[in-house]
Amino acid sequence: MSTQASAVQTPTPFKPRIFSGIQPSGGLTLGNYLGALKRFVEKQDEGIETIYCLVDMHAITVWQDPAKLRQQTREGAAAFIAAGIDPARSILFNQSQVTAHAELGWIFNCVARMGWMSRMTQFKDKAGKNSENVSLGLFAYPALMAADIMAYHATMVPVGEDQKQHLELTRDIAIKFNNDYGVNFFPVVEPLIEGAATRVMSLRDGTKKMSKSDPSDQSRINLTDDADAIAAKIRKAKTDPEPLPDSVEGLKDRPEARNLVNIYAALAGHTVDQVIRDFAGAQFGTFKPALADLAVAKLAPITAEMNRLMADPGEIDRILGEGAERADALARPILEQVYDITGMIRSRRG
Ligand code: AQP
Repeated sequence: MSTQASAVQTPTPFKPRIFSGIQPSGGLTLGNYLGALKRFVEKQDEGIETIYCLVDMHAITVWQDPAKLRQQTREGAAAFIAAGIDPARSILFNQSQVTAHAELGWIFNCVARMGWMSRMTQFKDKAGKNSENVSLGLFAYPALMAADIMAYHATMVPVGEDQKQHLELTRDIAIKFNNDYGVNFFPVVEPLIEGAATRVMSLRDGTKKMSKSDPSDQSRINLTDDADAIAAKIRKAKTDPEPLPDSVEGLKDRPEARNLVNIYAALAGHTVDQVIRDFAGAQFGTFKPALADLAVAKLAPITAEMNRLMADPGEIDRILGEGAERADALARPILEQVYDITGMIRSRRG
């Protein structure tokens, strides 16, 4: 989708900077890990400036119990650190502590067009038949997401496939802002959607995304699941009666088989081709235990480290607070320029 025919094609005076976030709207899943978190760590380790956020303001676009939200935010932060995010090398914080997100979000609400927003498939999926009764925030979600990214002049955003449309909207909002105000102020961001597991599917339905808010716990692997739970969920995962094919084309029209192979490839760091070569002709009775062993080997150390970190919530809050201060120091001057560009008087002292 390109909603804005633009005259301004922004050259890039912007230095490479990565921003991404995850909603603390539940415990993180294997989908969040493979589609996002694992890649956040890779980007940090490539030495690019990385800013990562638990987007609690996004989470409340659907009802969140306050005590659970606090717990899930800390658990999310623990998952980031346990997966390899180093709070000294990356900035790690929760969104509500940096008010620039909400402030720029409002300005972007005034830039984004109703028509653009009403084409967002995630809103349609989440609102379902209940669109009259969902929050206004759920509708405006992608404008706040654009603000999350643009508040830092981030140039790249690692995300799963499901976020592609929101990133296209982010580009459109940035381009329209630049055009409307005759500036070259916001970068045109690049989505980074890479790897074998950009869309991990439900274990119960290979056509549906694995999601932390799916009512069925059997549909997902949570980063807090222990080895027995992981093995049981993989054992019970929906499959078809055929053995694994001897070529990737043989996975066509077999969404559940394709999903398990993709998960294996992403966890092992192999290509899908390689996995198919290794398991050609294997029954799921053979493949599933191999996948369960691999998943446990990769996830158990993360779960153990999360549990260790969660024993000291004060330390997690300290890390998030420190990250928020560093994030604020980057976002505030950008936001002040936005206020200047848009004609807001800023004469308050102190
Ligand atoms: N199933 C998935 N496969 C690959 N990537 C995924 N992501 C989420 N699910 C999958 C990626 O994780 C990042 C954070 O997502 P989010 O928490 O902001 O929201 P979401 O995409 O709506 O994820 P969930 O788990 O489905 O949350 P709920 O249930 O609360 O809506 C994003 O980069 C996303 O692409």
